[in-house]
This record gives sequence, structure tokens and C-alpha cells, in this order.
Amino acid sequence: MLSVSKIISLTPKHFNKFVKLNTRCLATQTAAKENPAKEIKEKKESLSFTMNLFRGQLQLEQVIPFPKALNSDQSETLKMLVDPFSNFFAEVNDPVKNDDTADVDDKVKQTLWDLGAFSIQVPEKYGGIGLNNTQYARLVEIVGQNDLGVGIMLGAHQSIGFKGILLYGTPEQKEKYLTRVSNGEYAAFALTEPSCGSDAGSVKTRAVKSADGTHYVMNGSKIWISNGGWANIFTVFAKVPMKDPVTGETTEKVTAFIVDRAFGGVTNGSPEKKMGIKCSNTAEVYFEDVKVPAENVLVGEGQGFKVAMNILNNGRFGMVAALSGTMQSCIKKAVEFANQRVQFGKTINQYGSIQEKIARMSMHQYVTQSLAFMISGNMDLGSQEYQLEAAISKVFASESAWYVCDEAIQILGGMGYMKDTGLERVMRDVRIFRIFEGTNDILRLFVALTGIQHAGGHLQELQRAFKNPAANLGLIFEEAAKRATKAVGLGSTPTFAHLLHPILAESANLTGKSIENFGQTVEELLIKYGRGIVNEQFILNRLAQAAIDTYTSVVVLSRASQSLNNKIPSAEHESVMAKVWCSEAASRTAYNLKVVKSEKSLELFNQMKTISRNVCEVGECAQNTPLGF
Ligand code: MYA
Repeated sequence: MLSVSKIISLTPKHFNKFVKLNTRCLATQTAAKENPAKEIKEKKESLSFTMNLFRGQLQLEQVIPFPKALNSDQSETLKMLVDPFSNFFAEVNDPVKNDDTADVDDKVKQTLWDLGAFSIQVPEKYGGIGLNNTQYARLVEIVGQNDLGVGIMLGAHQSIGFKGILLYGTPEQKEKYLTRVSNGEYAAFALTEPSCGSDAGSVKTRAVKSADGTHYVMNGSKIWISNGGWANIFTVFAKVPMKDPVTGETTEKVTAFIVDRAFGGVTNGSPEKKMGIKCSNTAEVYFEDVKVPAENVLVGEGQGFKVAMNILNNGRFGMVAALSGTMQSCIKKAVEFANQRVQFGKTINQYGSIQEKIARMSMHQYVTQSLAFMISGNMDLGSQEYQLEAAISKVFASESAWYVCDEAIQILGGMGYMKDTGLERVMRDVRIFRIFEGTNDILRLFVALTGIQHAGGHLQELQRAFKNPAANLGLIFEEAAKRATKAVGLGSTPTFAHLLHPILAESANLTGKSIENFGQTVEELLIKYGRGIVNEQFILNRLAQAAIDTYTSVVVLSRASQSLNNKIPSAEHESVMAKVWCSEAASRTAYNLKVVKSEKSLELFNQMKTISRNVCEVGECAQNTPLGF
């Protein structure tokens, strides 16, 4: 039999280096303590495509085939709702008036309540229309096509406002509150505070349990709360002092509460004056000695951070779907103009500069729409692990919507800049999407760090395996064989072309190469930086971008393949978009993965740090004027 040392000697040098990484590897918090072998066996494999990407592994469970989440009854129900939703925007709602008045008329709001638009996913027994995520995504797309301000009013209510009750409420909490939020009472999600933005765990609002244990007394304030001035029902995150039963030490842990304005002590500031989404209500909310009954804790004391994160993860596809709709209407405006505008004797749609814009705008919309329905479909089919994909989708959708709207304005030229065209409102509205529900900067780091932690965890697993090789021979053999074949050039690049329509094979192979390159790059970075990688944000951002490009490629390939196989009318068009997208995404990925390893780039990053330091020290642009005064 082959000895373990022989196996190691067959592998590339990195493998040997890993096992010496005792002090440097990531994920030490989750290290096995007592029985490593047992833990290794029990470790559940991740089904997330993106998580596995960081190990260079193909995990297609949640990407191919494109999820089909609606049965024929659900499709019929949805079709019956599409017209009333569209008609509402065509006949009742006036986005220009909403924007001008920074409000929505009561009559308009009431029509939305009557339509069931505020309780799309609430089960019918509580007064909602009981739709699933995919159905919600389709309706929200219509909202985003027409009025993002109204979208925020609806989304703050149900995508996050009462989502915690829907997902985690006890039967009593659901009975009591879901009936109300489906019947005219607004809900809001209250996390952000003056000193707690991206650092969601740092809330200062406190809730202290009464001596008799019947209630908590809550004090604190929240800022920028969508629907904050209108809501009666709040999901509030507050720190609760908790005694550790073992050490007796008291620590403060974030806890989620359902707070009813009727408890008393809940007030709000006046509506904020904003750049866009003006008709949605955004306000400060204050909690002063609010008596919150003990039974209004969501999930449990100290579980609030995870509750907040999971609500946000769960709601993000709504934003993605809405922005898919927004991009559709921007593209429609741009194309209507390009088709009829004649310059230099030809309609401008015949010029390459405009064609490239229209093609890129269309691809961004196609990718965004595919992401929205990929995630919502997976969630409907029972996926529990989509946090990285939801974060990627939010980042991609919000940046694409900004880009598409900007390019639409560019195509319309001076006309695009005029208020009457309606694109400047959309531009103001979409700007916030890169900021709220987790800034894109934070979400990029979240994607990169979570993925790296997963890869680091695997390396650590190997380390542990080598401490007790007899018990972990399977794992060691598997890894060694993988590395050995790669070392002698026999390792195969991950391929999934056989799962797709044949005309997409080349694109699938390109994407497969990106996946392989990704895993190798992460490995090299872990070896080089160890734990210190967490501080290398220039690198992390580029890894996140490569993850975005690779995940979006697989998603569009999956969708285009399904369209080709089902011979749907737009299949050809979709496959061209998918191919172009994958080709450019693979080039960007190759570039980004090269940059993170190149000494020259590291030098440039350091120079950028110097520039930033200089400017920050001076407190303004640091150079003198060319005139010297
Ligand atoms: S609401 C305000 C939104 N605010 C944010 O999104 C805050 C952003 N910050 C964060 O997400 C976190 O603080 C970050 C982590 C990510 C920075 N899923 O040590 P940690 C786990 C699952 O890394 P931190 C608004 O804007 C992690 O694995 N788990 O934490 C509304 C670890 O677990 P463990 C997660 O460094 C606007 C633990 O937590 C996640 O403190 C209105 C600690 O992790 C995650 N995501 O911070 C919008 N993150 O201990 C309206 C972390 O087990 C809606 N963890 O290892 C619009 C809808 C659109 C339209 C709809 C139309 C209808």
C-alpha cells in the first residue's frame, strides 16, 4: 500500500506547505477541539456554488438546471395578478407626482392594500395572498419597472419589515401580527443607528428584562428607517444584557423584538429629505422606556444578529427583481429613442457606439433578471444556503441599474437630462440601492471573506487529518490524488459543458477555467497571507469581483441553456448574450486573479494607500494648484 508520506511526495509543493500552516490558517474559531476525526466526518458539504468556488470546486446543485419553482396552478395565479399590478401603475399611480410631493396619496396606497400588494407572501389564513418567492419576484419586477419609491414602501414593509415574523414568528406571533400587517398597518425594519451602519452588531439600543421576566424595557434610537413614520409594527434590534450560565459573566447580545407602536414610548422624527425614492417615508424612530412583552422576542435572546442577517439575506432577491424591472424600462426608453433619432443621415441605432451600449445594457438586465429568478427559485425549492449568492446579486443588480440608467441617459443625450423623460428620477432613485441593505463595499468583503473562510476551513480540515492519518485516509488520498494529477498536468479543469446545450460548451469551458484558477489563487493567497488576508481589502475586492463574474456566468449559461432546450422564442438572443457575457467575464476574472498575485499590483495598491493617506492628512485635495496659488 502507498504510504502517506509517499502520497505527499507526489503532490505539488503547496500541499506540503499547507500542513505546516498550523498558526496561519483561517477559521481557527471553528477548529476541532476534542475529536477532530469525528468532526471531519460530520462536516456538512456546502451546496452553495459560490462557497465552493473559493476551493475551485464545482458545485452545481443550486445552479443547473435553472430552477423551476412554479407549478401550473402557481403560474396561473401569478398570471391573474400581473395585469392588475400593471394596470395599477398605468392607471392609478403617478410616479412624477409621488416624486414631486415626496408622498403617496392615500387613495393610491389604499388601492395597493386592496390589491394585496402589501402582503404578497403572507399566508392566506392571515389575510395575505400567500405567494412564493418566485411569484413575488415577478410582481416586484413590475413595481421596479414603474416606481422605485413605491417599491421601497412595499419592500420595507414585506421584504424586511415583517419578514422576521413570517420566517421565524411563533404561531401566536404570526396570528397576532401578520393579520395586522396584511390589513392596513405598516411594518418597518429597525436596525441602523447613528453609530451602527455597516457594523450591524454594534447597536446601542438596549432592552433590559424586568425583574419578574414578563417584559423588557427598551431605550434607544434608530435612523433612516424606511416606513419609520408610518409603521405600527417594527422589527427592532436591541442589545440585551445576558448572564452566561457557566461563567456568570454578563454580556450584551443583539436580540430581535417585535415592537408595536401601541406599547407606548415609540415616536418618530419628520420625514427625511432625500435624493431619490422620495415618496417613500424615511424617518428616525425613538424608543423611550418602551415596555415590550417577553413573548415578543423573535427566535430567542441573543439571536438577533443572525435574525437580522437572515432577514436581509432572504429579502435581497426582491431588490434584484425590482431593479431588473427598472432596467427594462430604461432600456425601453433608450431603444425607442435610438430607433427613431436620425443623425448624420441614419437612425442612431445603426452606429456601433450605440449598439455596444444597447448590447451591454441588455446583458446587464438579462444577468440581473436571471439572478433574481435563480435565487427566488432556489429558495422556493428549499435552499437554505444562499447568502453569498444573495449578496452577489444585490451588488450586481444595484451597480447594473446605475450603469443602465446612466447609459440610457447618454443615448438620449440632452433629452435624457430633461426631467420630462423620467430618467433623471430613476437615476436619483437607483443611487441608494448601492448603499442600503448592506453597502456594496461591505457585501463584497462579506463574499470574499466568507468564501475564503470556507476554503481556509478545508485546509484546516486537512491539517487535522494529518494529525490522525489512520482515521482520515480517505480524505488524505482524495486530496493527494487531486493534487498529484494536477501536478503532472493530468488534472481536469472543472467542466459542466455536458450539462448544457451544446452551443454553450465553449463558454462553459471558459467558465470552468475561471473556477479552477479561482481555487488555486485563493490557495496561494492563503499560503502567502494566512490570517492576514482579512486585512487585504484591495485583494478581497478583486476576489469578490471574480466571484461575481464567475457566478453570473454560470447563472446565465444555466438560463440560456434552458431556453434553448425548451426552444423558447428568445433562446437564440439569450444564448448570444450568455456567450458574450461569459467571454468578457472570464477575461475580467483572469485579469483580477492575476492582479491579486502580482508584485507590481501590490506596489500600486501601496501607492494608492499613500495617496489616500496624504489626502486624508490634509483633509482635502493634497496637491498645490498648477499656478502655485
Ligand atoms: S437595513 C440596514 C442594512 N444593514 C446592513 O445590511 C448591515 C451590513 N452589515 C452586515 O451585513 C454585517 O454586519 C457584516 C458582518 C457582513 C459586515 N448571513 O464576525 P462577522 C455570520 C448569514 O463577520 P461582523 C436597510 O438598509 C457570520 O458567518 N450569516 O460579523 C433597509 C458569523 O457566523 P459564525 C452571516 O463582522 C433599507 C457571524 O454572523 C451574515 O459583525 C430599506 C458574525 O460574523 C450573513 N449575511 O459583520 C430597503 N453575515 O459566528 C427596502 C455575517 O457562526 C427594501 N454572518 O461564524 C427594498 C426592497 C426592494 C424592492 C422591493 C419591492 C417590493
